[in-house]
Amino acid sequence: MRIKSLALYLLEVRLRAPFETSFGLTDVRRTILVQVEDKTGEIGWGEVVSGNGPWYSYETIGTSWHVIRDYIAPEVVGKEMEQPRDFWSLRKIRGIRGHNMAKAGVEEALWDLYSRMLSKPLYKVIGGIRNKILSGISIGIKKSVYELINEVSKRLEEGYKRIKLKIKPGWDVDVIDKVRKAYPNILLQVDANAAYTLEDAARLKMLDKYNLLMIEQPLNFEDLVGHSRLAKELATPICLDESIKSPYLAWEALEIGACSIINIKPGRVGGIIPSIQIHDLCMKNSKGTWIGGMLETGVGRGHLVALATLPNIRYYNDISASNRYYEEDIVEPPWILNPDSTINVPEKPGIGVEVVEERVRSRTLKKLVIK
Ligand code: OSB
Ligand code: MG
Repeated sequence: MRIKSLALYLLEVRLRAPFETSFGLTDVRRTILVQVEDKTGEIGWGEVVSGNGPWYSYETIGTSWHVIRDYIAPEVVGKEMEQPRDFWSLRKIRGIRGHNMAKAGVEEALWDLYSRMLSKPLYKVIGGIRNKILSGISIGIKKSVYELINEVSKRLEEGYKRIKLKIKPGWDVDVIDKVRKAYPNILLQVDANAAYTLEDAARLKMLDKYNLLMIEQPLNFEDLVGHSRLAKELATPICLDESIKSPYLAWEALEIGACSIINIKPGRVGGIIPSIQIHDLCMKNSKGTWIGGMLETGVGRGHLVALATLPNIRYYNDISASNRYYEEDIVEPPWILNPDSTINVPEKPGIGVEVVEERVRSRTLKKLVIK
């Protein structure tokens, strides 16, 4: 393939309901869509998941736009590539430190394009083995426990069989206690988004009695040693999210016992290839893994779904249906939840859904085409 042009679209999309974590609240999400076009006219789509501000990671919409426009696009446009893996051999791409969300948006677009050119579904091109993926739901921090339990009940009715609850100091043990008493048998896990320190170990240990599948990212994103100490005190398995920004860090974390599970987000680690590398590393270490989300539109969701078909995905994923996030997704068909808490993996080429141009146009704040 030879990339004729790369287009960036800055979109503003409104969530159906605000989503609150320990690091902040999102109601209107900005996101960058990346569209690459081959000389044959075939196109591919990717999504950049950086936030409105540097809260989940240091990357923002602004840094990603800058890094793609000034450093990534010039290396990709006009280049002949046999396949998307070649992106990682480009000297100047290897030279970019960090900025994984920017890299991921472009790399994903190349994978979608490549699979479309082969007329194959992306999941098959990357070695996926399932035609349905496990769909769980992540529920944010609420104003009251009453409100939270109502939402849990609504989501269970919709068919979600695994619930993840966001926690933070002041919204933890008591809340989980009440939810667990209301639903003694559901698959439940929690995510602290780095809100605690090792001094909170005794408090976190109180969560052990609620039969949680895992506790995600309890401590600071840079604190691998802290997590390995905490892991020795907790019975609940530790899953890392923010800390695992690369296959190297995944290796370090597993080596020192900082976690026994990794939440793989392609945006956070740089795209499809680094996600597969972390997946394979977990498999080699007999550790389970799953795919996390960043409230993606239908485009990014397509890439998450493809990754969730890999063989060592052993837990429910944070990949919910389009209508959990948006009134109207920007793709057709939207992503739909089956009654058994799964989402079908499309057999159509690429990510298997089509971007509806008019829906992108009406949400676009800014567009840039690099030829
Ligand atoms: O920590 O997993 C997280 C959303 C935005 C930022 C961070 C996280 C999340 C989620 C939602 O938990 C997952 C999803 O449904 O996309
Ligand atoms: Mg998380």
